[in-house]
Amino acid sequence: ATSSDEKAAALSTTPSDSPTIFDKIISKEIPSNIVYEDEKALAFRDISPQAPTHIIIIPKVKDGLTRLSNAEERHVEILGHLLYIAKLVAKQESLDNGFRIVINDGPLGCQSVYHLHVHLLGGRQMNWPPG
Ligand code: D5M
Repeated sequence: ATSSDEKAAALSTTPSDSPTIFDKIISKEIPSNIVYEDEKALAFRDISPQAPTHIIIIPKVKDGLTRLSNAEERHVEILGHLLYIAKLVAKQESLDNGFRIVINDGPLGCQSVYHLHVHLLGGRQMNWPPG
């Protein structure tokens, strides 16, 4: 998929608290390439990688955390956990010279799946500003 496809997907998605494709990945109803799992979080390879390493890290229990802008005080622990898992997976993927963490929020942030997730991207030179 091209970045314009990603943008089209994001802009055609209505922000909501409905179940998403990530629930089916968590329940293993649909296959995914899981690279890390513990009791609270799951990390799997993005189906449309934007870098040689592109991994999605999600909380197993959404608990209203559709997007970062909906975060509440009770989510502080899981938010920290997701970032720590990103660091562990970066190490596991040998991203020793650096990597990029992204959380897309809402239509303007190009979010297409309303189950909060952290993108871990690496294996190539990243650019700034991002697109
Ligand atoms: O990112 C949502 C990301 O989720 C996007 O990069 C594609 C990825 N995605 C969507 N469906 C799947 C499946 N089935 N497996 C793996 N990855 C998937 P956003 O930040 O919402 O744009």
